[in-house]
Parts: sequence; C-alpha cells; structure tokens
Amino acid sequence: MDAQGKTVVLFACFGVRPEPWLAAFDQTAPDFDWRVWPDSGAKEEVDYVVVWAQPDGFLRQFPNLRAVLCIGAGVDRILQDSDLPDVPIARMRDAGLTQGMVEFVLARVLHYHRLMPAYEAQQREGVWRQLAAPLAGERTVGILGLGQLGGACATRLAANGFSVRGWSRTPKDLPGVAAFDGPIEVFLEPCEVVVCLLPLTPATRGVLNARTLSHLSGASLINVGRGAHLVEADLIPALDAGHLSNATLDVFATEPLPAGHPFWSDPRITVTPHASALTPPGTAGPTIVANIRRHLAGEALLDLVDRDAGY
Ligand code: NDP
Ligand code: OXD
Repeated sequence: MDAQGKTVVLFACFGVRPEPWLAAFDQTAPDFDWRVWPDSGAKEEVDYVVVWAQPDGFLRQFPNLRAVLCIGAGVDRILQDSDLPDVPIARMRDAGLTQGMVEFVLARVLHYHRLMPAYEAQQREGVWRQLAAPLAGERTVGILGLGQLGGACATRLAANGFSVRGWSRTPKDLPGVAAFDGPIEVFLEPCEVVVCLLPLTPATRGVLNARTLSHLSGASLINVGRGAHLVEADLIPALDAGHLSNATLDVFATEPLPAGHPFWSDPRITVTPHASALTPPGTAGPTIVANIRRHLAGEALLDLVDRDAGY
C-alpha cells in the first residue's frame, strides 16, 4: 500500500509492451497505484504483481506481496522459480485469449484437413491435380488437454463436424467430444490431426516423443502448448518415418527459435512465434482488476493455480 493508502500493483511482464495494459488498467482501476517494473518504488509497498516471464527469484523481493496474477494461461515459468513466495497465484482465463486460440487451431486444422500442404507442393511444381478430401466427420482430431483452451477448441471443432477426441487427466463431458483419460498411446492411435494444449508440468514434459509419435500414421501435429511438450530432436525423424506428415509449431524449447534451426527451413514444418493466442489487454486487463478487487474484499482469487498439480 502506498503512503496515500492506495493498493499498489506492479506490472512486471518481461518482453511485453506495458502501454496497452496500463491503458486498460487506468480505465478500470484509476484508484490503484500502478507501477511498471523497474520503477517499482519502495518494494515493501507492492501488494500485487502482474507477471510474465520473470527471472528466477524476482518475486521474493517484495516482502508484503499478497498475490501474483499471470497475464498468461500457462504458469510453468512462475512455478519454475526456485524461490517462489508462498502467496496465491492466479492464471489467466479470458474470453479474448480463448477466442484467439480457437481461431488459430481451427485455421490450422482446416488447413491440414483440406490438404493445403499438398496443394502448395503441387503449385511449386506447377501441377494441376484435384485431390479427394474427406468430409470433416471422417477426420479424427485429437486434443491433448481439455481445459479452458483445449475444451473450447474441441467443442468448436466438433461443432464444425470433425470427429473429436480429447485427452485430460480427469474425465470430461463436452458436447460432441469423445473424452479419454487413459494411456496417451491408445489415445493417439486414430488421430489424423493432434493439437497439444496441455500445461507444462513434470508429467507432460516430453509427452510428444519418438515412442508416442510412433503411434500416429501420417498425422499433422499442432503444438500450441509449450515447446518442452515435444522432444524436438524426435520431430524430423517422425516426419521422415511417416508417423507425421506436417507440423505447426508455435512454441519451442528455446524462444525465439534460434537462427539456423532445422525447423525454420523444413517445408513440412510451419513456425509461428508463440503467437497463436496473445492475451488481449482490452479484455484481460479488466479480468485482472476484477480478481484483485475480489481478493481485496476478502474472497479467494479466481483461477487459482494448484501448485501440486503444476497448473
Ligand atoms: P487448463 O489448465 O485450463 O487445462 C489444462 C488441461 O490439460 C486440463 O484438461 C488438464 O486435465 C489437462 N492435463 C494436465 N495435465 C495432464 C496430464 N498429465 N495428462 C493429461 N491431461 C492433463 O489450461 P488452458 O487450457 O488454459 O491452457 C493450456 C496451455 O496452453 C497453457 O498451460 C499454456 O502452456 C498453453 N498456452 C499457449 C499459448 C500460446 O500462445 N501458444 C497461449 C495460451 C496458453 P484436467 O482437466 O483433468 O485438469
Ligand atoms: C500463455 C501464453 O500461457 O501466451 O498464455 O503462452
């Protein structure tokens, strides 16, 4: 709290432009004292930190911190902090973020479903040949992770007529989605397109690897979860072996993807710069403010992270 008794909220989102966020915060909470790292003022005055991609040990420096609010859905980076204070952490759950992810996943699934990679290859060779594409109902799409984002993508793909199956830790009941919580190998077997929307936890790290990918046959992979879900060294061998035909990768073990990395130039791989769903400040700013107001009123934060589960 500052000297005037105002709640102090520090915006410490590394690699994120603060201006659009401050515009959204100013509109919804002019009564808070907003500060932007590194201009935090007195560290003991900071009540809440709005965070993204913070360095290790960063949060420990605020002795009166009451809670941490993440501008992203994935909190793996926060939880990897080896000196994390024992305060509640809220992840982002936002309609704008969800819509962005649904649009990206739908676009890529339709791209593969309607054989666009084959037509693009034909065009490069000047070939005019019609290819028979099945209708959506004959195409099986598997979604790894049926949470806020995976669940929304799964129901949208089902509404578009695809045969959708989804994999989660606990059983789910989503309209038009065959839910599955057994071994991933069995889940993957019939999938022609696989979308990864898992959180990165010790249980999901490296879940897409030579062994699991070998259960696919000519499938397309869309990884929009985290780079470390995929054992990157196993991807090109899986493409060469025909387990995969194509991949869209939005997330990578090292970001930005290093210059000269083989993924940049492989025509079977589409690289996007961790941009499948950017959290929109216009919708997410008010979501964060409403959550802080709840906490100030003595209620538990919404969208609390379960530290034991890791998401
Ligand atoms: P949620 O926490 O809402 O959902 C996670 C889902 O994964 C749940 O269905 C959960 O199961 C399931 N899950 C977790 N662990 C396992 C496991 N070991 N085995 C099987 N299923 C598991 O997350 P969101 O949907 O909001 O986001 C998912 C991820 O997407 C984020 O963590 C982030 O990494 C990534 N993301 C990427 C973005 C990008 O720009 N590329 C943007 C936003 C998010 P259960 O339901 O049983 O708990
Ligand atoms: C997120 C992300 O987790 O953008 O929200 O990666």
